[in-house]
Amino acid sequence: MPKIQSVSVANVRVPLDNATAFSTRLVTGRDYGLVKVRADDGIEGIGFCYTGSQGGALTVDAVRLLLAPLLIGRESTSTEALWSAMYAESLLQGRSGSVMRALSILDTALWDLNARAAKLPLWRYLGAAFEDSVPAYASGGYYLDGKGPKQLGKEVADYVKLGFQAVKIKVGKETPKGEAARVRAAREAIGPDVLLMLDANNAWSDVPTALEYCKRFEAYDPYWIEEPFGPDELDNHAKLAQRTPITVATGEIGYGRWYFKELLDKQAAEILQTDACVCGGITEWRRIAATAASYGVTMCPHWFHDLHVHLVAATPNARFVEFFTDDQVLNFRNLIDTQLEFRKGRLMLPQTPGLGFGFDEKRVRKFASEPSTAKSPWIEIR
Ligand code: SMN
Ligand code: MG
Repeated sequence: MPKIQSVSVANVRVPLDNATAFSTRLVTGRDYGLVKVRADDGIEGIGFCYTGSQGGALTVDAVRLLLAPLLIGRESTSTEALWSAMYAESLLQGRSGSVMRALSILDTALWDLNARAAKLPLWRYLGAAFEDSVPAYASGGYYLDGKGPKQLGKEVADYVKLGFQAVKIKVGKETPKGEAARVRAAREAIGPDVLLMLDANNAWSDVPTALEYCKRFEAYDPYWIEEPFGPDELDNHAKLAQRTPITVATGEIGYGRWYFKELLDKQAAEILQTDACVCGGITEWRRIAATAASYGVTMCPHWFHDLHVHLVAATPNARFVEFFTDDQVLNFRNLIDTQLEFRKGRLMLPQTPGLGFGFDEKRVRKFASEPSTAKSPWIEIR
């Protein structure tokens, strides 16, 4: 059995071509935490996460100082034992935020390494529930200077032209009336049969305000309303779910299976958007998906289609991968050497071992950010 010989970690910052906004934030660039876990037979697995636009170094430190040392010399196939060891080590440092992202990316890299060692695409290694391709929705509808309902309508109509049967737009930045005009424009542009998802990115802090918006949206038949409140506001999610016919979806900033069990127990969401790069890696994501299945709840994981395509393909109670058609929002694609193919609103499943792509080392060096350096973006632990 191959043993883990080294872990390398890097912090990169990739600027966006154009500043883009959602209800609560303007984004000009994105930080990503990257890891490579190498076994003594030379096989390498990779992991990655989004770390916001400030403080990506915290995730690097959690990898370097806290978690990577626990992996050295251990068998890469011991994903359960290593998950437990890393989780135990996080006890006093925090089981959310940067520490949980660090754990998530190391766990992802272990699964990728093991799938590559087995010479299987990750989705097959995890146990395929789909073959060939999985459904995806086109995600977009961000706020840009000078972009009104008309331009928004054109954007979503273009997604439908590409073959997508489901599209998502942002809501919650403007007044209820202004937002109703955006949702209406999107619905009119895509017609009655394409699913329309709405993402509020924690815009509201009480149920009456959320209802002011949702009541106006109902006429346009949205498929879900995403993250109406902050992730801590479980009761508000549950109350809103009772008072609007729109399905409530949430979970992109949720950590650990206990958080999701509480969401499910409270009937606070019918769709979980658990992100494996955030929640505790592939190991924890699968536990959460299995728990959701026992409540009859569906998984539609949050962005990073390059990873989630594998998890959706291996999960019977998963429905959609979130897909960004270009690099204007999800610019992680600038850091990797192979892009997923999409056809008629579906993502084709990669056929090469593991995740099916690697980091583009030149780009990683170009975008290296402190504590990485352009000379050597990788910090090695062995
Ligand atoms: C989102 C949040 C953070 C990064 C990318 C995208 C957004 C979504 O909330 O769900 O698409
Ligand atoms: Mg979202």
